[in-house]
Amino acid sequence: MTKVITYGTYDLLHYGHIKLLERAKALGDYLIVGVTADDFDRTRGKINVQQTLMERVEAVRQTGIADEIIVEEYEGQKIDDIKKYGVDIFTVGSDWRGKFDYLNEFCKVVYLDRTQGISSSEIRASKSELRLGIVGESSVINKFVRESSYVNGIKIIGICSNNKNCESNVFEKIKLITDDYHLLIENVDAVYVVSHPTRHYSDVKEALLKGKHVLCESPVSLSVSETEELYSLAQSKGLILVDAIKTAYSTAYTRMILLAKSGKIGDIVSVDSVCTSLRDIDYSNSDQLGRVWNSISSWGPTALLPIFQLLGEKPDSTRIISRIGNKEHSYDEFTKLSFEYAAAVASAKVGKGVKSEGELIISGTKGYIYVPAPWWKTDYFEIRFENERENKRYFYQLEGEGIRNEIVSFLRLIEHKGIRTISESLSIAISGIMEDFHTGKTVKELK
Ligand code: C2G
Repeated sequence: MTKVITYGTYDLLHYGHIKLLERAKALGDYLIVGVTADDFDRTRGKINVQQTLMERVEAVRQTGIADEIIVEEYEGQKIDDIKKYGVDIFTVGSDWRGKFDYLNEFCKVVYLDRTQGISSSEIRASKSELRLGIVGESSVINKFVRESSYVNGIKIIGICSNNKNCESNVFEKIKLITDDYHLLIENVDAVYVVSHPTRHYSDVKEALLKGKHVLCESPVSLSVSETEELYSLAQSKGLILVDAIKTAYSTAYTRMILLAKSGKIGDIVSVDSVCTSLRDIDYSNSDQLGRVWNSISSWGPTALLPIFQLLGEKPDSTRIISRIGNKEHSYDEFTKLSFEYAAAVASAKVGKGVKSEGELIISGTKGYIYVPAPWWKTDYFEIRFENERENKRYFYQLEGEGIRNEIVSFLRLIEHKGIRTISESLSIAISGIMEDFHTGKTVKELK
């Protein structure tokens, strides 16, 4: 019996795939098809896959061509599979010609002509594109516009910004540049809100009232009641409101959280995160202070993320200590948040007027997780134990600090697929901390 194996994502199965499978089967008597797992596709840069692994496996099964279906999960698995299944022929489409010649050492390699004129990415792109508008002045807009170009099914068609330092090459392809938010909203299906945090509530509410989905740079608002109101408004109108913290969408970070939750380091007793980035702020310049985000809004959501995700969104006690640069604008140069839970403690230090080591340490009863600075956009972390020989290092390709994955997640939620990465309750809890800070629950001002 001649065994043939082939691999693929098989997203939105089409006749090009089917013809490949038929010809692969014709090369032998028994065909094994390896369908690529979501995570493996993401790490190899395929972030737009529309269907889940199980949907794609089922679609291949229903063709009735494969004799066996396996899942491809990691780099190098093909060699393991060829040995494990006693494969005689590896085959794949000619778009991969040359890429798998190394497998000649293990079996015969055959490249089959790719079927012209059809591809999953063309099918994805042909679906109605979501027209996205951006409102705000943050420098993250430049990254966001660049990252959106990697995502099928979305097009940024307008920006409402007073930002003078938006990079021209980023904006040249965007048709509508305006300072009229109402005009922007009328021309889009969804809005990315990255205006000053004091404007988030009104900007998000206006977009929702006009029937637009919203991706809002965290915090969604500066109070629990306003954020709760926005999520219930979105729900009542069948719209999607998503809290955007790009770190939450990065592969390395999400795998780190899963490992921490898996008990790998035992009971988690302490989570300590630091996020700082020195910015040149003139604390007497009221105009500048009205435009720049203070430390707790800039970094608080990110620094709080692992604490709330690992220990819970309702600590028994919260203590906030800040060094205030300008009281009138509630501008904190530095804030330390300390939390007590029944069986754990946590701290988050954030600052745009203070520099520190931006690391994340998750301490457990069997070991600890160390994420080096800048942990919020890392592609690498370690799990360390008393016996150093047991230490493990993890590396995940990080593309665009998580922003492109964030956009894909937003799109999938709008298409009623996928699950929320940042839950509404987590988003509301973050707004609660903002409220504690702004209503003066800061226990102590350092100066
Ligand atoms: N294919 C084809 N004609 C098309 C589209 C795809 O012959 N019009 C072939 C591809 O060459 C591949 C298979 O169908 O052999 C699955 O294609 P994809 O789902 O796009 O997955 P891809 O990542 O290209 O698969 O590690 C090997 C890769 O996973 C190959």
